[in-house]
Amino acid sequence: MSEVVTRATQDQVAIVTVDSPPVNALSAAVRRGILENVNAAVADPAVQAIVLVCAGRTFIAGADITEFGKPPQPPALNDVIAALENSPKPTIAAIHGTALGGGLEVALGCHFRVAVKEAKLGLPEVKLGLLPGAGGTQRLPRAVGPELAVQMIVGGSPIGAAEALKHGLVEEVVENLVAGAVAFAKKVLAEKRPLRRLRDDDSKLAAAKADRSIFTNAVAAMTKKARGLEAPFACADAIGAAIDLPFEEGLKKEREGFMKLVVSDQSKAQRYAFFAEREAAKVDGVPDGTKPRPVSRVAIIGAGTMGGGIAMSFANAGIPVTLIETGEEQLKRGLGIMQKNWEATAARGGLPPDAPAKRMALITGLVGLENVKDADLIIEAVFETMAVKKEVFTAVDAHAKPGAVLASNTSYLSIDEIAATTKRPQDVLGMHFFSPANVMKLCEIVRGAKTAPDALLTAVSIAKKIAKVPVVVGVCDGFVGNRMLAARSKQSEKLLFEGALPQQVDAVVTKFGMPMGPFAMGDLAGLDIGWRSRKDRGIKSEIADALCEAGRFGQKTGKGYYKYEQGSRAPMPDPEVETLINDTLAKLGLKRRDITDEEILERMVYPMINEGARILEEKIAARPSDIDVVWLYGYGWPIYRGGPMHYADSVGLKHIAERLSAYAKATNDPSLEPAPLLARLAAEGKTFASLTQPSKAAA
Ligand code: 3H9
Repeated sequence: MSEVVTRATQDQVAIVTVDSPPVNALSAAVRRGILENVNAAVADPAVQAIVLVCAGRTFIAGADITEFGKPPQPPALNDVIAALENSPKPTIAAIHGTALGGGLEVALGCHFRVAVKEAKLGLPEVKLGLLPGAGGTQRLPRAVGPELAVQMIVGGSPIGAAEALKHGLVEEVVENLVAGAVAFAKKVLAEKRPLRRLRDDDSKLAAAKADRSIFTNAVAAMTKKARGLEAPFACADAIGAAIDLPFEEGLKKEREGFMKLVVSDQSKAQRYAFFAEREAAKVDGVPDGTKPRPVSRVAIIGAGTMGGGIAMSFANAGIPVTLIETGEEQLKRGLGIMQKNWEATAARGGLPPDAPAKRMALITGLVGLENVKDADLIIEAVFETMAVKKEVFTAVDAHAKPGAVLASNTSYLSIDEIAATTKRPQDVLGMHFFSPANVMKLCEIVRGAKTAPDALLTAVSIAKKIAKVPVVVGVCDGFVGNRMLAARSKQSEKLLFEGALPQQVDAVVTKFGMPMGPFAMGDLAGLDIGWRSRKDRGIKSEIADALCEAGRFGQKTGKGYYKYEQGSRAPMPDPEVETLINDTLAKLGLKRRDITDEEILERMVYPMINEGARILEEKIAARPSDIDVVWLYGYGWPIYRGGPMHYADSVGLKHIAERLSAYAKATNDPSLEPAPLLARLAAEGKTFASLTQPSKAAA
């Protein structure tokens, strides 16, 4: 009998327990164990009902993703589910933690479901580029109706126990998991309740069968933001089959869809991203047994856009914040913006009505750096110049309590230089948040030369607590994300001098799947910032300079690389910009040439990959997948392309190295020559992924 699934009998109820840490995923052993134990319980005359429950932190969290792409091993999940559904004795799933994917599909195969009130139930396969492949698309619409099923399957977000109860996904919310499930089983037996096989129950499909727009409208709402993705549409098709076809045929359609997606490049990339995110949280070079320092209060210096967004992230997680400014006015402005932000979310229904006040109550606004004294973690988010940072850190060093972690939110500057202004460089590191900081999930954790391992772990663990994705990076100009972005910016600027227009470059980049092209991004950030910094450094960029000289600073002046209608953020190509570019080129004696979209894409993406290779060589990032996580969560890299380094592997490093070399010569830009690491891997026919342990994601 199975080691990961056991059976005990209590009061004529068999309790089948899955115990396969960490998340009770449906490995072959777990599938076999459930099947054997359910069959044995069915055959046991002393058993009248069967409860399926899990040990550890959660109910089954899904199929074992690491098995995808490998030869299938019996029994198939559908056979396990059929055994539960066809059991002549009532089967009851007892749910705690998260019943996700194949886990919820197993529960849907049971005749009844009970859950504790903290439980979450969902079919998140779409987030892995998949569709639920074990009857979920057929049974969930029968359990909760097609509208909610579309939200849960096409959207991929789970629902809580209370909502599940309301919609008939669970029969009861119980206090005590096993005792509650057994009591429920006894009730079913006493009342002689008919066994509910969802496959036979079309009652909740009737409305959508009569009026298909109920379904198509729900799909349209959920696929609005699914640009470029295949899985949401395949999920919708499979749910459509539940409405249009008999159960068995629907199941067959679902299976076909699943088999197609599981081998698709998109799903491979999305599964890779799932594991990449989890790998990134594992920090290299930290002695075993190192513990993060406790953090119960955070001080944030600067109540501007960044500081305010960071403070919101902490308050969202229930962590008290001291927000520090240089004057009452600045403080009032910062706090006002945060309150407005939360109130707008509450007004849209994204937060309970009392949440804004509760979150504001966690934030204490104060003037003066001496107020860092109670904080366990201090994050500086002030003006981005070394002189200002040094001044702040000197003061913080004087007032912070011993052992406090001192973080800078700098996006370019040297953490080591900042740390050197303090008497405690071991406590100093970078926590680089991305704008808007209350929304963007990435946090680059910058490890200085002297950063202590426990200080580093403190930053990583607190970042996770506030729902960020931490990636540990080393000290260099721009760290991982902005350093690679600079390589792209250099090319986008050069492309204008060679004959491309901003709208052409941006269109190629957004078609690839990025949320914004480099020029629309420049307009959003404000072109005057770069202009001022170029002037300070005596650098010229004739087209960007000419735009600024004409007062075109981007969105804030209604004109930049594009023009903007009053109150709109939608960039519109502007003939005046084309004229300005033509005039600038004429002055410089340059001729425009036709540039293909293919060249634009390659020159936007390959130099970034090249920079990524340098970053790996210099050990600024520990693994190629860490670089991918930076781009996925900090810059909106399309998840279905896995990140720049994964994308590079999928294109082939040899091709990329050859193209870079060709562009280096054609555009007289030696910086485009393949980095030594890229050149070596390309020559050896290897991938970036070969540099690390083989990824858990199936190849
Ligand atoms: C599916 O079910 C398809 C079916 O419809 C059809 C089949 C025919 N498999 O996230 P954590 C590992 S598709 C293998 O840090 P948390 C994870 O890598 C699946 N491994 O914990 C990590 O390993 P390590 C649908 C898995 O508490 C460890 O568990 N289900 C799986 O923050 C802890 O994970 C999903 O998409 C898995 N399915 O969050 C759910 N899940 O320690 C995916 C986790 O070595 N999982 N691991 O790094 C999750 O969303 C979260 O893991 C969960 C726990 C919410 C469960």
